[in-house]
Amino acid sequence: TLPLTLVLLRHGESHGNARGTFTGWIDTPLTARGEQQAREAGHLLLGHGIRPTRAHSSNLVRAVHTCTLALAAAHCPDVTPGHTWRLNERHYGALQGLERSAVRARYGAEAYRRWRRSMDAAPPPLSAHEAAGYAGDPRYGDLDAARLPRSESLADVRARLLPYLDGVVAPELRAGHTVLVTAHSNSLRALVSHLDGLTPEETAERNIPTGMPLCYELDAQLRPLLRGGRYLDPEAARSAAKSVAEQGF
Ligand code: DG2
Repeated sequence: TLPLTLVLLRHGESHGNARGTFTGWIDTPLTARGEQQAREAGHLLLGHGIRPTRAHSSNLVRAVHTCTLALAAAHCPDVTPGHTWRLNERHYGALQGLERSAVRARYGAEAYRRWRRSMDAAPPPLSAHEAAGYAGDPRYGDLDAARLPRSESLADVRARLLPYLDGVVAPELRAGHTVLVTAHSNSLRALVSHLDGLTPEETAERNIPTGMPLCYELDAQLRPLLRGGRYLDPEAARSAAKSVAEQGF
């Protein structure tokens, strides 16, 4: 039987990324460079003969826009993406909007690393009052104010993302669709950690660059034939992932 094909794509550079700030649930748009990265990702798919027939994006505009631009550049205008808050970026709590280098300087490299890359440590939380600002906004799901997170660990992100993977994406893959998932640094880290069966230590080392298609071929149980998948432009992806790891230093 043929392998299932899942393509993962982090959105192109956002204004938050360009400013060097933590973004999380803040709904920041793509920069002109980010839009160009999204088109180039689509061109790469086209060049490799990978034609998504289904697509999914988070509800945040940087991923929604990336998905649309990449599909157009890949000559897949008929694919109408599904959108879900379950693919949204991790809630970065009280770090949202703060400059990365300032956070690292103030709290130290170890806390900075733990908040960004550990599995179980959530970043410092928003106050209940601030967190309630997301209530009633369909971009962030349908949780009432009392159940809205005030920040999220990577394990929290994985838990809210897996129902969508199992319930929506997996059936499409098994039906023979090539599926494009456009999301974020940490929602995609949670996804690859699950697919590749990574330990927390291995997960901490995974950094997902913006705008670089990562292609997984999977068996029917959604196990990767090649652990870690395959970046369509491996050289560019390696150096861009290194820059992500070094952000804020
Ligand atoms: C970045 C990820 O997410 O930050 O929220 O600032 O993919 O939406 O730009 P994205 C953010 P890191 O965890 O990679 O520092």
